[in-house]
Amino acid sequence: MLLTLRVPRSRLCLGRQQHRRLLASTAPEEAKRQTTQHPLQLEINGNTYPTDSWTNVTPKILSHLGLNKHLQRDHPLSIIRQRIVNYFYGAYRNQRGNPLFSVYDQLSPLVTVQQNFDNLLIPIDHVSRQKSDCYYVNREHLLRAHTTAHQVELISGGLDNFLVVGEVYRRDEIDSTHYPVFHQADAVRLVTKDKLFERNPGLELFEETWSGSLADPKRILPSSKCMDQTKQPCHTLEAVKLMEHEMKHVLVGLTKDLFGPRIKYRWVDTYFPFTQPSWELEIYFKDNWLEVLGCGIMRHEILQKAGVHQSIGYAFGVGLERLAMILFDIPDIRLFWSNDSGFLSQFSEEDLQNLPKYKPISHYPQCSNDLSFWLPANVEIDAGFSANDFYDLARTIAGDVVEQISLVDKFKHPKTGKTSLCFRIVYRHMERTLTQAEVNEIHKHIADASVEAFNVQIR
Ligand code: FA5
Ligand code: MG
Repeated sequence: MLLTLRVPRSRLCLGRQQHRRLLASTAPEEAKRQTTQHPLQLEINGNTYPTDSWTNVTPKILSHLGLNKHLQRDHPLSIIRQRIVNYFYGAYRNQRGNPLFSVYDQLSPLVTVQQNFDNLLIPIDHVSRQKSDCYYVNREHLLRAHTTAHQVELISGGLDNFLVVGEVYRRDEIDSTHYPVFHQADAVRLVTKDKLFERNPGLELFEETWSGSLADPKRILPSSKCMDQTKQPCHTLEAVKLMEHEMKHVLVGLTKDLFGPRIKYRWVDTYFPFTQPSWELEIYFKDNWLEVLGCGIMRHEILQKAGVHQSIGYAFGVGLERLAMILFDIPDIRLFWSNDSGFLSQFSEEDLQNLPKYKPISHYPQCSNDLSFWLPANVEIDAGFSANDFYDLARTIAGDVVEQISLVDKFKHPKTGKTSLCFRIVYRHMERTLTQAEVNEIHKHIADASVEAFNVQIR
């Protein structure tokens, strides 16, 4: 889902090393090899994974593993993580006054298809599983596309109140609010009947008429069967309403804790395969409604699969960059990856309550070039050619000087039947003005590499 943040764009100074990294453009043959060819196996975190026809992780993407920006001292993402964790520590305490929630912020982002999708009842044909949307290591393994991927393993391990924080990987378009790696925090809270109905003993979590067994969890229901916003068939309305009330109360509390008590918000009905009913929370910011989190009542099949039969749960997931961009007034998502002290020194976790506004250091102009080509005969967009493959190729070659790429034109030749695509690439350097000659050279590298990688014909 896209976010349109209308904020002024601005730049800051990067260190010399980063400067060099930004400018170093990869030669076309090397970029092609990195995006379309893979070694027979990949070494990741000390483990070896055989590659196959699903492999589409690039060295550039893999270089984000272990950077842990959400744990880096004084980093804005680390500050947001601590604000969320502290809020949950305060909102839920046990009888001894200790925090109820435990936090998992160092789980490996390399997960199985089962963890990321199957365990969460995501249908086999769901768009989010596509190769063009995820970074697959091979057919069985991928870089998690959401922190929700860890739900079942943690619940199976006996946890009932927990937060997971970490980076997630999605193939996406490139602009100032989208980067293929971003951070999420997910939470799960499970309660038993005794706890939920403390003040109303006699009420039940499950419908009397419900047999206790759900459809075979391996048989994932089509999404149309899970769209009823009232409740899942197994739950009583009382249980769902009380849980919904508690969840919304806590999440509005978190939102007000972050954005202040006067923030305007609204709940929007939505669909997630793993929750029902489901909502998104939007806040009103700079004349726009912005989605900040997704949440809902957990599908009971997931709890059953994890060995929990007598509880009801809520879950939510929130994007850290989105919160940080608003709270610190950070205009470009790429800045979160900067190692420059001019950026990092602006933030401090000494005072988590008073967040400073980011001060841009300077502005540099954009430079935009179009690239048009014919696809090979019988190849079409999403049938033999994926725009995301092109975005990855361009990023591999040009690095972070590519600010945005969009498909601006597409047509089919009436006689040859060939498809023509035109991509607009916007270049902008974080530190200085790019010359047109420099941009032309990088642009030419991208064109050459596209011919190599996709067998296209430049127009
Ligand atoms: C999810 O990822 C669900 N796993 C969330 C969830 C968890 C729902 C548990 C229910 C229960 P979604 O794709 O909408 O949903 O992403 C969740 C949040 O991550 C969004 O609300 C947004 O804050 C953030 N987010 C999503 N895509 C991006 C992106 N491309 N860039 C930055 N932030 C993003
Ligand atoms: Mg969403």
